[in-house]
Amino acid sequence: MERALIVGVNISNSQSRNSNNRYESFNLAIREMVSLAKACEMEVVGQVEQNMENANTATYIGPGKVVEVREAAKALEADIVIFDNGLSPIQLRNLQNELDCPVMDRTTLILEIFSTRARTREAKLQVEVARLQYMLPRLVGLHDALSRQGGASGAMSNKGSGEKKLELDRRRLEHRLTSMKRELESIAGERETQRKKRTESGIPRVALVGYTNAGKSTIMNMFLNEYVDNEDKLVFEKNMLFATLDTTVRRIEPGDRNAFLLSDTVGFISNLPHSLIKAFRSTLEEACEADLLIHVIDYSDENYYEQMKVTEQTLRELGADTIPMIYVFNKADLCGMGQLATIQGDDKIYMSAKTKSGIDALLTMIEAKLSGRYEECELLIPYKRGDIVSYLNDNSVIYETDYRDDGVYIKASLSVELAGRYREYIQ
Ligand SMILES: Nc1nc2c(ncn2[C@@H]2O[C@H](COP(=O)(O)OP(=O)(O)OP(=O)(O)O)[C@@H](O)[C@H]2O)c(=O)[nH]1
Ligand SMILES: [Mg+2]
Repeated sequence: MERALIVGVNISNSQSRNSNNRYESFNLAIREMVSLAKACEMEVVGQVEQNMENANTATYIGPGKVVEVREAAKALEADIVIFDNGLSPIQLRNLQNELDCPVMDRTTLILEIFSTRARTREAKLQVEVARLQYMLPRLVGLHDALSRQGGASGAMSNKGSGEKKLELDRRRLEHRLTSMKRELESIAGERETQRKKRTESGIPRVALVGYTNAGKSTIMNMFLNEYVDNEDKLVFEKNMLFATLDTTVRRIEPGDRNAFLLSDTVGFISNLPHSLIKAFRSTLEEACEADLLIHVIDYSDENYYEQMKVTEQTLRELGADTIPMIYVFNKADLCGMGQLATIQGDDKIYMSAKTKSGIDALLTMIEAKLSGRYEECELLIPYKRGDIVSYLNDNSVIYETDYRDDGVYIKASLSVELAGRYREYIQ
């Protein structure tokens, strides 16, 4: 396991006047850095902090601190020094030279975690594109940091030395970037086709969103365990940051209630590298186009409020902040709130996905929020249109079927799209 030394800088210039807030968010950032390092299979052997008014443009931390960090890294036998912020190419190069140790910043760390977690071709490409875009301007002097990465980034290791070699590497990487982007576009096209199919089915779409590790996948599995009898459909849930990177869409048919499509997707984190949000845009589009968002919050985390704000900010960046939302304050079992779900207003619920308390209350809330998306209709369908009858059997909640002389009478709850499509048969 690699030994990591974490360096955090608490900037206190005039732009961050509210010192209380600043201190809290600094602490949150440092705690998160430790979780991120762990998620990257590193052991955190120490922390160095500095309060300063402005970051040093050449080395981020001050010159005296550089010496301190170098000595701490040596004494603690650190394999790598990680900074809590995005370092500029120059800062990275200088620090690498002066610290005598490979250097990484928060963005690179997140990108590394993403690249070890990516499973599907699309996720792998998205991460690789974000990584290359971030790395390209930082190529100079990155030798050590890059050569410690194996696998997919092997082509990035800058084996030779000198500007010529560097220029060659850069051109090769740019070429690779272009071809990866092209492949991504074609995958995005396929995804678009699937999405269109789902829109045509007329089934309302609900998306789980929220901070990483809040319990989104656990809620997805709670529904799947209850209403879908197929273990293969379960999604991966685990106590680690960024367990989920791909979007999974599942159809949930809760007994005699209306069906909906539920999607589980990548979680958010504060200062999520912008390049990653951009790279994951097509995956996140599933959430952007939902009829309803379920914002999952880890209520047992002391920073849950800050995490909510980060999620809301990220949704704003994605243009998904106007979609109706239900707030799920999850992990209530860890907060001594007993086994029962508590409902507040028409959009907040305190529950536990792990103990499955609250599944019914959440369903009722989802149904209420989607109520405008359904219509109760009576249809009379001619016998020659048996295809419509079987389609409705699969895609709506049927209350009554009657085989009459002039056709099949059906009383059912239909999504507004389906009701629109079969308007001519509605009585
Ligand atoms: N005690 C308790 N643990 C929970 C609850 N819900 C989820 N967890 C645990 O929290 C951890 C994270 O759950 P996930 O469902 O993987 O979280 P996620 O939001 O999908 O996380 P990412 O995919 O990383 O964004 C797992 O270890 C779950 O078992 C809950 O209600 N109570
Ligand atoms: Mg997940």
